[in-house]
Amino acid sequence: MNRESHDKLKEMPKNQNIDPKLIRKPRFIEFGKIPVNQYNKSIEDEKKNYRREDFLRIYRDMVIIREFETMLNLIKTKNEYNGITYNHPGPSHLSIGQEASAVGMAYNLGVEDFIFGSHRSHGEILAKGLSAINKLDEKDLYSIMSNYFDGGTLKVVEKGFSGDTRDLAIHFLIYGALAEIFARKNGFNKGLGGSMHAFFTPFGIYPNNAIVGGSGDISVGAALYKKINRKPGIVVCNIGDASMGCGPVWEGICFATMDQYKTLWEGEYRGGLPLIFNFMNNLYGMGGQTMGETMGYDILARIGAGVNPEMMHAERIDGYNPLAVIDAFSRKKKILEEKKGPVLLDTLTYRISGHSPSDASSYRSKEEIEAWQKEDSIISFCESLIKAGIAKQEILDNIKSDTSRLITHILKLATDDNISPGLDLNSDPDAIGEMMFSNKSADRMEEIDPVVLIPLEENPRVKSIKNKVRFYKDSEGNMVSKARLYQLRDGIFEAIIDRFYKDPTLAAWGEENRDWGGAFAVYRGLTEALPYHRLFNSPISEGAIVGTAIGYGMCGGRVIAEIMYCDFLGRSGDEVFNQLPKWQSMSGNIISMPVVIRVSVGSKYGAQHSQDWSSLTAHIPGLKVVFPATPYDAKGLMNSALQGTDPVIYFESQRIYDVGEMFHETGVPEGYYEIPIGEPDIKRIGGDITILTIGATLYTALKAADMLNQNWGLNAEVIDARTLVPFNYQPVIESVKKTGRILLTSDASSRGSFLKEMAQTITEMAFDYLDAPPVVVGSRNWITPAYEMEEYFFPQPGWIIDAVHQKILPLKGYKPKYDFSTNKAMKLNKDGV
Ligand SMILES: Cc1ncc(C[n+]2csc(CCOP(=O)(O)OP(=O)(O)O)c2C)c(N)n1
Ligand SMILES: [Mg+2]
Repeated sequence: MNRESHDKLKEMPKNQNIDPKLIRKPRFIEFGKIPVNQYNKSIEDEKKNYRREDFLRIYRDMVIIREFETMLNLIKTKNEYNGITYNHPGPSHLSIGQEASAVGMAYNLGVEDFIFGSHRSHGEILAKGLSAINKLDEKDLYSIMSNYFDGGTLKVVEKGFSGDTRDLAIHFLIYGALAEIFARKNGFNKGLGGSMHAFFTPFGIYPNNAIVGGSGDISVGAALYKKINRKPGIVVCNIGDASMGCGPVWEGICFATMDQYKTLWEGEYRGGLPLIFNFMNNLYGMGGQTMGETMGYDILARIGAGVNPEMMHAERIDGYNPLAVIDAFSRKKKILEEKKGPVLLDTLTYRISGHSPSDASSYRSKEEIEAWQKEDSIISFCESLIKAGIAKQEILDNIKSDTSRLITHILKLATDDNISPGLDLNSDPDAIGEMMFSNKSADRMEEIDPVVLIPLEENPRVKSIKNKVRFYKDSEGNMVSKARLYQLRDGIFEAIIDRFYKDPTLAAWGEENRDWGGAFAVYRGLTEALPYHRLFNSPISEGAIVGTAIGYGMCGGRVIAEIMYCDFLGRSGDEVFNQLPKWQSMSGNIISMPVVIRVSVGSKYGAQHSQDWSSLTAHIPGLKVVFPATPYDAKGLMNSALQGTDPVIYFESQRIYDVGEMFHETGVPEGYYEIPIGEPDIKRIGGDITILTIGATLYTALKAADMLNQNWGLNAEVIDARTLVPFNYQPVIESVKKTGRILLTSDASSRGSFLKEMAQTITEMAFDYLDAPPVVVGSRNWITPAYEMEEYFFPQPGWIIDAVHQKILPLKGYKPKYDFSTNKAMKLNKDGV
């Protein structure tokens, strides 16, 4: 980026004035034509583009996929293929009929081009793998295979093998995929991915996804990774026609087609995303017909028309003809190279097999299936090769019989328990647990200089923070005014800007992240520091905000995505619950996920803007969850989150963005430091009762502790959990051993909250030391009412005293207001509130 663009970017606000005179003028929107099945070349025409061996390879690749899927179908339905018997209890969504579209898609893709898929992607995996094997240098190919899981997968197919490296690689590919489907340790993902999630990144095969449309936004993140980090290659998102009804797909499309790539991103970063949304349109969901029943697009490619003025370069192509698909991908790849993407392809195909082998095809007629079988792409391609004099029937038959032998051989290997054992959870019952997190520490994800607009010291926010007081009282012991106080939001900012100057891959996005400075002013100062490609406003697409971060992270970039209000987590439910936590372990722990999701917990804005949902995320295996309550902890924990390589949900409470540091007496350090994720912190020492807090209730608990002390001479030990997952119970148990009593409090509604989980764990761990049961004081099990009524909803200091009095330790002369009695609890539970 040159100096001029730096200067322009520094001008605030952005210079895209919207002229009412122009925009209010009458006009019409005109759409251009969207091509439908326009490819009309014969094999004769194509002879100049393909050598004989190319034609034969296309044929062979389709046959390999067909045989692989046929074998699986027989294994599923008859437990037998060519004399080998096996029972595969897991899923197997076959793509018999769709081979030409898979092979055509992959034919011209290089190893640096990434594909993402769906539940029905065996064919795409094999096609992309075969294409990569054809393109890779033999030495590289061998080195990929021998390095993968220390050569574990390779060893199986190499034993007794005679042939060249490419042949060996084909065995490796088919075995790695099949062993994965059968949950074997030598599978591409140690058997932790399985049929619907298998992938192999060294060949550019990225995750397939059992959640329909799941790749719709993740693949956009991968394309962003390529663009932001100037990596070669394109991304292909292979999803089904019915996934066009899914939120992540629409949100992904919106995210991928934002104007700003072409208007605001600067220099070499300017231009459209290198991404093809390739809809493998087999005309059905499971049983619902997308044309004529469950969707209204008639022809899927039509969707492109409304998305952007380029109509997404949409096109329907004949996915029954591999050459038509190759032709389209070559043309579309050029569009992406010219930075005019993304592209939408509607690849027409047909699934002859059932949705799954148990599918009785009750939703379609026999005649329809037979009509498509008559047009079978493999048979017609075979006939046209013969007709064009490219090969004789015998040669093509040999390809088929060779393939059948190959698949039989691989099936034998993959089903032999001695050759292909599963993960041994008997001898190592924690083996999967050890793969839930990558637990690495990395200053940066790439060793190049980060692109920034100004030196850090010149940043106006950095300069203003320099003058702030980093402890809540000054040296004379006077309270520091809000204007001079170093606040919690400053702690988050310092950690983040520091990392932006350290890690060139770090990018941040979310709603109003740029010019606005983040909805709660955490990012004020970042806009001046960073070009658009490192900090940008996203569409209001919470699903895609997280989904794109997942794609970006799994490709190797570090990212901070923001959910403006905790309540909006619901909108990114699939991404937060099903995608972000799972890909590290489903990969067999070969990918990392350096993704931090900032989530702001609201207040004052009522039922849909004020909920603390940290418990929901803590319930999901595979996420780290932190909730700092002080500036010192906020900075130290953000530093750790950004140093790590695991997904971290970082909660922030809007109640305390402006608090100063009250505990770390030397104030918040200016330099870098980390607070380990998982360590609770004793904020006040005491010997009579332990109060464990999550988030902003730290301050509520301190007030209650003061009351206990002033009125009854009791000393409460206040422990701030700081982290929900992971969590070291040791200091809490030590405290309980001392006090014999514990109360837990947070702003989450109490039923099913993480506090309940902690109370139960503490009971088990410290039963012998407890004089009373651990008591949970959470928010009521209601909607969050308006600000004016919040004191009846969120835990108050008085409630803590009430609960201590009624459940733990009667307090002399005290009259509780809030009823914590068993009778009341019984009634509330009965009423479901
Ligand atoms: C979110 C979600 N909803 C429903 C399902 C169950 N399901 C699996 S495949 C499928 C149909 C998907 O159709 P399409 O996207 O066209 O892909 P195809 O199966 O035709 O390849 C459905 C409903 C799912 N896996 N995920
Ligand atoms: Mg479909």
